[in-house]
Amino acid sequence: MPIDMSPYIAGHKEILTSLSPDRVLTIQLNRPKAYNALCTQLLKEVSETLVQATTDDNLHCVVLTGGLKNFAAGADITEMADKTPVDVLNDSRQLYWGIIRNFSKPMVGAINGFCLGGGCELAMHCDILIAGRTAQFGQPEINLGIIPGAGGTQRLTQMIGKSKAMKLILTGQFMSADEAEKAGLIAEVCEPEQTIEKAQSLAAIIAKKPPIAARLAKESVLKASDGLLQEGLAFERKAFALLFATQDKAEGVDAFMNKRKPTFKGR
Ligand code: CO8
Repeated sequence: MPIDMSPYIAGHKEILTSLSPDRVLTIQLNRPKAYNALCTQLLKEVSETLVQATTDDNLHCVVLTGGLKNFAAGADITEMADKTPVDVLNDSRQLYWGIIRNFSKPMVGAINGFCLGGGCELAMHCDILIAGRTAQFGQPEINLGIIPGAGGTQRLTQMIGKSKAMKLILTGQFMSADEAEKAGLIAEVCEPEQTIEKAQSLAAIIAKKPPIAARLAKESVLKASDGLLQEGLAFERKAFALLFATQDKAEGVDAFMNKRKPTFKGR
């Protein structure tokens, strides 16, 4: 059980952290009213925590969770609504995603509720995913006139295959935890209230293993799919930025914010 509930880094507000005696750091996204939507400050706090965790010898494994209700319903749409393609290309969020992508210690995700858009992309940066039975996964960016921009088109395709990835990305529909387990997106399904505990127990097992071997095992497994990934990520990023110039993006975001159905015109 976690003992230290004080922030791992002083001043962090958008995440909660706890460090257990078995060398597991739990990071909990903490914007419940916005379904843990990933605002820039939240991403900054997660990445700062991971930077510190990298050199902390008391810490061998991380659990990343959104708590018992929702993992994260995506990037914060209100924050990104007015961004231009140039804003997207210059966005500091890319730096934070890079830190998350390069985190070298094993990271277990504990997922409940909505795990959508940037939330699903964040989950896919974890090395092992445990999900509550009622969790829902999806990349619904298409409903906003855009596409995933933090690796979703690449990692989801690698993890569940082209046809299922296309289905989620092109329709914006969600996938249940059971389907996600069958498809290979997650390792295990459990009762929602057990998710964090299960992830922490798994992390504690990993934390007892030799840490250098664990780090190199993670790096080696990621190499299995790294070859084409970099090219795909770079393409996705440019396509994502380009879509911020379309009227369909403006329509999709306005429709979301005003809780109405969008009408897309291909402009
Ligand atoms: N960003 C900001 N606020 C959000 C988000 C989000 N991604 N998701 C939910 N919220 C807020 C809602 O605005 C609402 O706030 P309020 O109570 O103030 O009205 C509150 O959370 C609860 O949401 P709902 O009332 O909609 O709750 P429901 O239970 O009816 O629906 C859903 C929950 C299905 C999760 C629904 O909120 C939804 O569809 N959310 C958006 C999901 C989505 O599209 N995610 C992808 C986002 S895009 C992305 O991640 C990458 C691109 C970033 C650029 C975006 C700008 C162009």
